[in-house]
Amino acid sequence: MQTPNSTFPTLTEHIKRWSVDLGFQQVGITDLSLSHVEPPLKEWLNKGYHGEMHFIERHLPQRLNPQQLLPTAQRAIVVRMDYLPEDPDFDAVLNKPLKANISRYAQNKDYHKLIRKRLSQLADKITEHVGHPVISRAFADSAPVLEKPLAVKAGLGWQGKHTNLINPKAGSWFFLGVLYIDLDLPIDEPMAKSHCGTCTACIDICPTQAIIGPYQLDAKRCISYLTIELKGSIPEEFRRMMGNRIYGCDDCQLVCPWNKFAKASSEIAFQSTRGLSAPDLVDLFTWTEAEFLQKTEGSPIRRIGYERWLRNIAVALGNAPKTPGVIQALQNRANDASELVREHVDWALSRNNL
Ligand code: B12
Repeated sequence: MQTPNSTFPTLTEHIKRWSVDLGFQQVGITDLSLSHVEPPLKEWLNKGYHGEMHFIERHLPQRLNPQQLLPTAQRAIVVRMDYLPEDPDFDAVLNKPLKANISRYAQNKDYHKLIRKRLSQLADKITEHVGHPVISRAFADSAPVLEKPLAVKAGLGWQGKHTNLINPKAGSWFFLGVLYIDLDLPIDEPMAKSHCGTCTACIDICPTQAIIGPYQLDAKRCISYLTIELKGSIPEEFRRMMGNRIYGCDDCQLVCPWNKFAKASSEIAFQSTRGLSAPDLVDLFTWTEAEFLQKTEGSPIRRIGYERWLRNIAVALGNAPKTPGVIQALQNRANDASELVREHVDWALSRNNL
């Protein structure tokens, strides 16, 4: 849908203001050409770094060609939403092997729906302003969209050596969202240059050496993949390295010097209210499936399901000191109905940690 170009400078200004009103910390606009991503993305897939995430391969044409998702799309409006709670308490679980380490992004409300809803509200405001229906589609990690490359093109930051987007004024503790839209809006300057310099902190700290080189992640080794995406048994070589990380991993971001510029989110949905910032592993392992479903309602954790949840906790308990409570908790699940859980419990019981 074409709208006279003269109206766009003001419309763009409105879009930026409305985005802030809707709780986004930054917004940028870009065109939809992604041909520069095709060679590295294909190389990454050819090397098998995606592991079991076959959806990345399957939907490659849609990823690279946004018009396959929205035929009339002309631009992507890309937004950033910070998620660090006001009391991130980074020391609460570090080096406390009886506590569960859940990545910051997953401790509170699920961002997927929240961001998409706000983007739809933004689309409604745009429609209202231009006076005719605007065709758009909102995404937040919900469809084959190359969110990071689009965010770079829209000027939101650069892809750091850990491959997450880093903003020079806000670090990397944020989600991305994308609105494809059929308006020929003016575009923003990209932030093509990396400012990681000679720093290798994220590469050095990664517990499983998943960042196999600057800007390259072997997802198969990443604890986020192992605890969230991988469905079956966690390869034994990684179990020890996982420590007490039971859902995702934040190490590459925790160590990133740019995160000293990160600001706390004022978004109520992302404040710590669920008691998941430093829970006891043993307590979590006693949850019944009904408790798991109830306590993770509206949280991203729910998507891994009860079986993988127990699998992950069993690994962490295997890495914990063998207190009577830990041994008892593991023994109570030695005959669990799930073979996957039993196998990880056996492994955990076979470890002799003091
Ligand atoms: C698949 C996926 C994963 C996978 C793979 C991660 C990855 N690096 O892509 C796994 C499960 C491991 C994962 C983990 C995490 N994820 Co994730 N994930 C995605 C998803 C769905 C797709 C990303 C994708 O397309 N990957 C494909 C690979 C090929 O991309 P890439 O690694 O960036 O590869 C590029 C670079 O390596 C580059 N490149 C290669 N060589 C070189 C050389 C040079 C010199 C340069 C400059 C570049 C370069 O080219 C490649 C192609 O673009 C997006 C949502 C979306 N739809 O985009 C969220 C997303 C990327 N994830 C997100 C988050 C928050 C995380 C975690 C932090 C969660 C956690 N705490 O556990 C971790 C971070 C781990 C890490 N270090 O990446 C956020 C990132 C926000 C941000 N600030 O960037 C996203 C955008 C979701 C969202 N909507 O907010 N994730």
